[in-house]
Order: sequence, then structure tokens, then C-alpha cells
Amino acid sequence: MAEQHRRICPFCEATCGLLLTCEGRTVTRVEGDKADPFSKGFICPKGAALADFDADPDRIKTPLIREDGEFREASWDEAFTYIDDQLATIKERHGRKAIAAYAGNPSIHNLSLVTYIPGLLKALASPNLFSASSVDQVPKQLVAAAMFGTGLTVPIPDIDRTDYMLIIGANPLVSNGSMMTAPDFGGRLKALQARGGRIVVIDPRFTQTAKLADAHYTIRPGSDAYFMFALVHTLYEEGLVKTGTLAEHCNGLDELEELAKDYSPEAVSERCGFDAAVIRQIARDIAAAPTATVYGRIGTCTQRFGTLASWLPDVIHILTGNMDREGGAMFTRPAHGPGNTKGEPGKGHGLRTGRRQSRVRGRDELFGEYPVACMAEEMDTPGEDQIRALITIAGNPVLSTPNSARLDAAMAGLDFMVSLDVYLNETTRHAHVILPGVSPLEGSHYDLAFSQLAVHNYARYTPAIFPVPEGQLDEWEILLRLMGVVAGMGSNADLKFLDTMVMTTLIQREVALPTSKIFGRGTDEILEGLTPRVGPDRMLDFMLRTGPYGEGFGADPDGVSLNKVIASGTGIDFGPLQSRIPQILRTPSGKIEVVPQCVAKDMARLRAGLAENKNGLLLIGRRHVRSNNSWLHNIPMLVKGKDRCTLTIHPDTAAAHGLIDGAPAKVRSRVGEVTVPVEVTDTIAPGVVSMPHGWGHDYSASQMGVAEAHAGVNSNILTDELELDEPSGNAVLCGIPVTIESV
Ligand SMILES: Nc1nc2c(c(=O)[nH]1)N[C@H]1C(S)=C(S)[C@@H](COP(=O)(O)OP(=O)(O)OC[C@H]3O[C@@H](n4cnc5c(=O)[nH]c(N)nc54)[C@H](O)[C@@H]3O)O[C@H]1N2
Ligand SMILES: Nc1nc2c(c(=O)[nH]1)N[C@H]1C(S)=C(S)[C@@H](COP(=O)(O)OP(=O)(O)OC[C@H]3O[C@@H](n4cnc5c(=O)[nH]c(N)nc54)[C@H](O)[C@@H]3O)O[C@H]1N2
Ligand code: SF4
Ligand SMILES: [Mo]
Repeated sequence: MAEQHRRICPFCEATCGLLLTCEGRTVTRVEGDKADPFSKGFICPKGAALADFDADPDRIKTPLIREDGEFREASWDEAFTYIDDQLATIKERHGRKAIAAYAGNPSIHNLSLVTYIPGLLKALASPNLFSASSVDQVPKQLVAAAMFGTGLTVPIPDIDRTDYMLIIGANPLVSNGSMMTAPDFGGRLKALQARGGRIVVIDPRFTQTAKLADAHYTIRPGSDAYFMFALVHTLYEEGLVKTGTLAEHCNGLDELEELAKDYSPEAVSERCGFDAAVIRQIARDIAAAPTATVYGRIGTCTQRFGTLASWLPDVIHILTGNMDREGGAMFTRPAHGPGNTKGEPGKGHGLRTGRRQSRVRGRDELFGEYPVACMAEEMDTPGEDQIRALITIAGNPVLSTPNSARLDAAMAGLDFMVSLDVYLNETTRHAHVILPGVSPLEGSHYDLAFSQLAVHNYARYTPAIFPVPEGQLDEWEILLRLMGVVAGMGSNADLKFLDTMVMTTLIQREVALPTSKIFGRGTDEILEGLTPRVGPDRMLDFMLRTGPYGEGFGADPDGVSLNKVIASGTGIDFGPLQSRIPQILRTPSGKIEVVPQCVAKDMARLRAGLAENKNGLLLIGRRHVRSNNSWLHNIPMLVKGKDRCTLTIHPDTAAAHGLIDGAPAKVRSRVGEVTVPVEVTDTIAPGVVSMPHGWGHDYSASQMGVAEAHAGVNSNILTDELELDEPSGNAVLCGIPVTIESV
């Protein structure tokens, strides 16, 4: 008999509510859940493919051990005994620093992973931690931490109430939004226009978002910081600055005018490929709009001036009175109680970075990690503390990080590698042991990260639809077992004991906080209050009950708990975003640091770059509505149709290089070369070429039949591991200098 189940989509940051029709263990239909108060029935092609992903016969379900270049199925005990043996030997011979870890993007979309990875990494006690953050959003987090005090205090464009939205380096109609959780982004943009608002898009490509916008302007890749400084310059020069009452909460406001002095629209026009008069007009429009917001994403983060280009939108918010007010940029107040709701309101220890440096390049640690662009050199440069073993969790760095040919070779040289993943792919083929993750439908779901980046305050939860299959382990159990291994407790530590230990640590920290709802209470009493739950659901319940709306284990009977969220059905609505400054601040000064050090220190580099790079071809990326980074290319309905892994190029640029539509071209950068079919289109600016990332499924030994048949080319063979956004260490993936010739 058919049954219907709700499930929050795990595939992207929009967190849409889906409705699944199931017959037995089979999902027969996936649709948008109209009853979901946040996503209201929205669904995209990826969400619709959830059933196909669940049923994908290539998804791995048993531990795999590589022997003589071939993978064979193994029992869990055999797999963990092998892992324990290898890691213990490496640690004994080379020390804890020799074992590294990389966590990929789906780690954040998966409740088991997001709650249990921290414990594993702590037990690993290695400085060599990496993640997809440093090919993504780390500049935004650096700026948030430096200005407001924590890395997730990210101002969120108040899309549902704003009158003007400047979208720069983002294509939310395709990506469905990122670092800003807003299901049906397109519908929200149309509603913005319908209430008389205006949308302006700045992108080297004429994207789907640009098509919907009221105006679109192209920009030279990597020059967004100059453009936005020119907006700031104009605001000052034309007397348009109106900070209002926020000024009393700001440190360093008066430095801004001086910093922007040299970047008049006329001074940056050529560098940006942007008409100075248009820049002035945009500044005036932002200042004149009743409310306005600036939203930047991958195009402004994964570029040379990623930190500055992620900071400037907030400067514009502050200078135009749009920071922390309705219709501007605001702060979410999520129910699970992240750092900016803990401790004394309005003050904290702020950003701490540089507690250690990477061995080869001497890069500072940031948020406990080194830039992933440094990972290969830490593996292939001999010496003390060289990385010899790697644990990957839900990551595919061979396709997603810069100079992937070097990383691919470095991984092949590791003494040992273990991967927790759902596919045998370009990265996991290097593993000696692959541990299989479960289907998303076999675990419960709550978005810890995205509920703190959402445009509305919600708590939404969906339970597991199917049980974890007989003989498989849930991912949190796998992580606990790995934790036991790296903590020296052997291959088969008592998971119940470890789980209680992890939970107890969280409780102990909370009851010691004088501002906590459960300050001074007994750990055992709280632990008892969480029974009979275990695993991620227990942790989630604890977070919700001690969070800002929480019932505090009896302290506030009207407050929330996981039971209450479950009882609500589609989730609890805590209302639209509200002003939260100064309570949300966690800087030592108790103020917004308007010009933080990470920004001030990078101004000289910005100045030096003003004269550079006016000609020459620059490579950028792009996304497609039927892709998800590197890992949904094995789903037939998502790869059907014409080849999407092409090099798009403007007709004039193509003609100048003797390239014709459909023919292959050779693209070269400092680090590599690829051959890729050309797609001539006037939807891209002259002098810029674009290739999507996440393709190149033609590595031998991977096991994804559909993806291999639609292999495409790995664009990260061209991106350069030495090119970083200096302050954050984020990789530069947009604006890579390349040369092109026809083949
Ligand atoms: N050139 C270029 N490169 C880029 C980008 C770009 O724009 N241009 N974008 C960057 C960005 S924003 C990101 S986020 C990174 C992504 O970088 P990664 O996170 O390294 O790569 P993904 O392609 O997301 O791969 C995710 C992996 O997780 C596995 N997986 C999926 N679901 C689960 C699960 O539930 N459990 C487990 N255990 N495994 C799972 C998949 O099989 C896959 O191996 O790529 C970056 N790379
Ligand atoms: N369908 C789909 N959705 C996704 C993903 C996916 O792979 N497919 N990935 C998810 C992930 S992990 C993330 S992080 C988000 C990313 O979300 P978005 O940032 O919205 O995604 P992109 O489509 O990469 O948009 C970046 C835009 O920046 C432009 N650009 C490139 N260089 C520059 C520049 O120098 N300046 C300016 N102004 N623009 C530039 C590109 O042309 C592109 O249109 O998407 C998420 N959603
Ligand atoms: S927009 Fe994102 S969350 Fe919504 S259905 Fe598509 S992939 Fe899933
Ligand atoms: Mo990302």
C-alpha cells in the first residue's frame, strides 16, 4: 500500500520540504510539499531525483577494501580491524600530525555527519584538517567572525521585505541560494519585483537570474572589490551616507571614507570593465531605495579578493542604514542555539586565528583548518609531519579543489586512506577502505547550519522514512567507531559508551555557562531527561531545549523541544527576522568591527592589483540546475540532454581564437591543460570563458556507470593551488588566467 512521508531535501541549502510516496522500500513519487510553510511546495529537478538517488544501484552499501588495485566487499569488523591496524601503525611511526582529514560539502547537509564529525576530529587531534569551506564560503565566515564575533553571524539579505537587491557573483535561480536559505528563491525575487522593488545582477555571464532581473551588468572576473569600493566612494562623495543609530555600535566607521578614497568609479572603471556612470547610478539607487540589500556568493568568495568582496556588501549595508533592519541584511535566530546566542549577550572572544601554521606554506589555521589548496603539498612534500594518511568524509576533492592533478597524484602516494562516502568515485578510488553512508531516507533530518542562514526563523525536522538496512551502520555510528579507532580504543569500541561520552561533554559545557537555561543543573539529570533518544536526535533535542526558544528541561514549559517540533508536523514558525544588534555581537569590544584587521591588512594587495589584468582570457565557473557539484551525475534524469560540460565563450572571443561552436579547444593554465568542447554564446562577456566544475568522471576504477558515460572534463585541472584569497586562504576558482587554442 502506498504511504506518504515528508522529507526535507538534503541536496542544497534551500531545504525544501518534499512529499514522498512510498510502496514498501521503494519511493514511487517525489513532489514539493505544499504544506511546508517555508518552501510551500517548491521543488527543483534535483529534489525530484531524490528517489533515483535512493535507488541508484551504484550507491555502495557494504564496506569495500582495496587489494591489488581491486575493491572487494568486506565485513564491518574486517574493515575496522584493517583501519585500526593501519592508522595505529602510522601514528606510532610518524605521529598524530601524519593523519589528515577532509570533510566535504554534504557533511553540512547530513544531521549524522554534522553532529558527529566534530567529535571525530577532536579525537584525531591532528592539525591537518581540511574541508570544502576553503573552496567556498570561508571568506564570508572570516568577515562575519571579524566584524560580529562568530563565523556564522552572517548577515542575511531580507529578501521578502527588501525594495532593492544587488546580486553580485551569484546565480540563485540555478543554485537555489547559498549562505542564504530561501526556498523558491525565484518566486521570492518575483514577489520583490511585484511589490515595486528592483533587482540588479552583476555577473560576467547573462545568467537565469540576470534574465529575471531589472538590470544586468557584466564585470571583469575578480574585480568586484574595486566595483564595490567605488559604490562606497560614491556614497561618501555624493553625501549619501546615512548610518543612523547603528553608528553607536560600530568601531572604525570613520576609516571607511579614507579607504575608499582612491577607488572612484572613474578610477576602477577600466579594471572592472564597468561604465563609471553606471556605478554612480547604482550607488544612488541603493541609497535612495527605502530598503536595500547586497548579496554576493561564489563569484565574490572564490576569487582573488574573496575577503574584501565578501566584506564590502556589509559595509554598504552599514553605510546606507540597511544593516540589521527590515528589508536590509538581518540575522537569523535559530532554535538550536549557536554561538551567537550563547554566553553574555553583546560580547565575546571574537575571532581567533593563526594558532598554528601549515608545515609547507606557513598558512595560518582559520576555524581550525588549513586551506584545502595546501592539502596536496602537505602530502607530497617529504619531511617530518608529512601527511601519510587521510580520512575523507563526504568529499570529492579530486574534482573539487584546485590543481586536482597534483592532489590526485599525492593521494595515490598516501600510505593509507579511508573514505566515508556513498560512491566509489574519483576520490574514494584512492581509499584502502571505503565505508558506505546510508541513503538520506534512512536518517532523520534537521538543518543545523542552514537554519542559521535562513530568511525566516523556523525549526523543521523530518524523521527517517526507512530503517537503516540490516547489516549496515548509521553514519554517526561509523563516525563513533572511527573515533574509537583514532582515540586508541581499538576497532570495536563500545559505541553506546562513546555516544554517552560525547553527549555528556556537551551537557557539561552547557551547565557550566552562567547564562544557560540549565546553568548549575546536574549532568546526569539532563542526560536522563534526554532518554530514550540516542545519536543525532538526542543531540538535536538537547540543542533545541537549551536554545533561545527552548524549554530548558522544565525551566520554561512553553518552550520548544524536539518532541514539540515533531508534534508540529511541518515545523515551528518563530517569525520573520528581527533586529539583533547589539545582543548578537560576540566581539571583544562589543561593537561591530567595521574595518577588521583581516580587511585592513589586505588593502595594499588590492591597491597593487588595480593596474593588473586588463586583457587576457579569464576562466570562471558556472552551475546548472540539474547538477550538484560532482556527485549527482550518476542519476540518468539529471544528465540527460545535450553535453553540459562545455567551455562557453563569446562569439568575438571565439572568432579571435579561431574557435567554432561544438569543436574541441585546448585550454591551458599555469598548472594544467584540458581539451573541452566549445559552446559559442553571447551570454558571456568577451574575454571570459566558463566551465562548470565537478565533471571529469573518466578516472579509471571509479564505479559510477552513468557518470562515466557523461564524463566531461575536470575544470580544477586548470585552477591554481597557489592562488589564494590571502586573508582567508580560500582558493581562487574564478578568474584563472588561461590561453586557448583550437585542436
Ligand atoms: N572550479 C570550481 N571548483 C569548485 C567550485 C566552483 O564553483 N568551481 N565550487 C566549490 C564548492 S562551493 C564546493 S561546496 C565544493 C564541493 O566539494 P566536495 O564537497 O569535495 O565535493 P562534492 O562534489 O560536493 O562531493 C561530495 C561527496 O560526498 C558524497 N556524498 C554525498 N552525500 C553523502 C552522504 O550523505 N554521506 C556521505 N558519507 N557521503 C555523501 C558524494 O558521493 C561525493 O563523493 O566544490 C568546490 N569546487
Ligand atoms: N543546481 C546546483 N545548485 C547548487 C550547486 C550545484 O552544483 N548545482 N552547488 C551548491 C553549492 S555547494 C553552492 S556553494 C552554491 C553556489 O551558489 P551560487 O554562488 O549562486 O552559484 P554559481 O552558479 O556558481 O554562481 C556564481 C556566479 O558568479 C559568476 N561569477 C564568476 N566569477 C565572477 C566574478 O569574478 N565576479 C562576479 N560578480 N561574478 C562572477 C558566475 O558566472 C556565476 O553565475 O550553489 C549550491 N547549489
Ligand atoms: S531547491 Fe535544493 S532543497 Fe529544494 S528541491 Fe531543489 S535541491 Fe532540494
Ligand atoms: Mo559550496
